[in-house]
Amino acid sequence: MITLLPQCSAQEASYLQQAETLCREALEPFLLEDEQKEYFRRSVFDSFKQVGLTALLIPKVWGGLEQSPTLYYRLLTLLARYSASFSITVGVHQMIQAAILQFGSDSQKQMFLKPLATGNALGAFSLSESGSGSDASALKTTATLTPEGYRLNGTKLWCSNGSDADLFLVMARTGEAGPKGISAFIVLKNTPGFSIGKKEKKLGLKTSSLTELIFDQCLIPTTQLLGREGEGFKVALSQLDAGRIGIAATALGLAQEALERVWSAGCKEQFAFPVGLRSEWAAHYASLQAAYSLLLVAARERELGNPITTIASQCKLVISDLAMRMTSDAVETAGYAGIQPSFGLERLMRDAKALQIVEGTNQIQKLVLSRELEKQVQV
Ligand code: COS
Repeated sequence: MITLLPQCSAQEASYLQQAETLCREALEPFLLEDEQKEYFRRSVFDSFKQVGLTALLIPKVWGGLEQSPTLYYRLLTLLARYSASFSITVGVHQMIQAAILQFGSDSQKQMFLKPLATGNALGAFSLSESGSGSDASALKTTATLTPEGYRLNGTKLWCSNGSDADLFLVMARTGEAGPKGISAFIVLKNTPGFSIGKKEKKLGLKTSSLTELIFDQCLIPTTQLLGREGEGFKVALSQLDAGRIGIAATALGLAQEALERVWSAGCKEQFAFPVGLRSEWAAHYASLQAAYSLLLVAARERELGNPITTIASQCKLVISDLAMRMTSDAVETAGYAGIQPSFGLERLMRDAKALQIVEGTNQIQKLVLSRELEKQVQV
């Protein structure tokens, strides 16, 4: 396996070793079949939950392993080498836990964070709507306060983990137009008036579901408002910041896998691997190390509790673009083998393309970074 520096500690290595064994036993044998059927194998998630790997970052008191963001992002990189879809499922699940940990009351943590941390419930995140993907603060789903609770009405789109989740973090409008009129709600799967709509077909990340959520006079108790009324946009975007580092970690796994597969298959002469191409892949090796270093800086900033909006956007942009280049080069380097699903390279490329889009397109990351530059460099 390619070594990227710095290497992890012995304790981190033992968690990663455990995860790798589960990936080999529970995930790898079914990859092709599940990909073709676009099927999420819950038993894989269950095997990770049994050893606590679905709640690495959560304090022990709430059922987690209380480990560092660095280890968490390394885990996502490792998972992505087997399945970027599974890495996304674990990443989204973690986002919901982090939101409840940061914004929830103790009773919300007891009721909702614990089942997520133990893996007995799977989480999903829902911000986007048909008219508000990138322009997230324009969302139209309403949550109207009544004496019984909040009545939710509207349709959300592109909810990751939608078909499979038990608990949803849903952003809806409780007030004025724009970001300040949005609130965050915890919604349980079987709530009357709430249903899962169409499951989308997509280019990549095929075993992680993406669905509509439909709310029709759905009553949510006021105890399931997360944070204060009007704080929902902040709840969503702060979790997206951490999530974007997770996308970068996932992309890094795809890039690393592409390099290893091309190099070893080329050397075993499974396809022609001219010397000229070797130097191109050697250059990718250097880029991979640079990307890993950037990821570790972002993880460290999160660990220190520093603002991460900028570093998260930098990470997501640079590393998912690198993954796209490397996986696309891998397909081309392998020739006809590259475009055969059984060879495994074309899936990496399709997943890398999806990573340039999810959790804020890379064009949105450029917007975030140009706003930051405007703040920092006064003309
Ligand atoms: N963390 C916490 N709060 C944030 C934030 C962040 N990363 N980014 C913005 N906010 C806050 C701002 O501080 C502001 O509040 P105050 O006025 O109190 O300071 C408020 O949110 C509105 O910010 P802003 O004016 O920048 O919002 P915009 O509507 O211009 O939106 C972008 C900014 C485009 C960056 C945002 O809509 C975005 O990230 N879109 C992509 C959405 C996305 O990633 N979707 C993926 C799918 S999730 S299903």
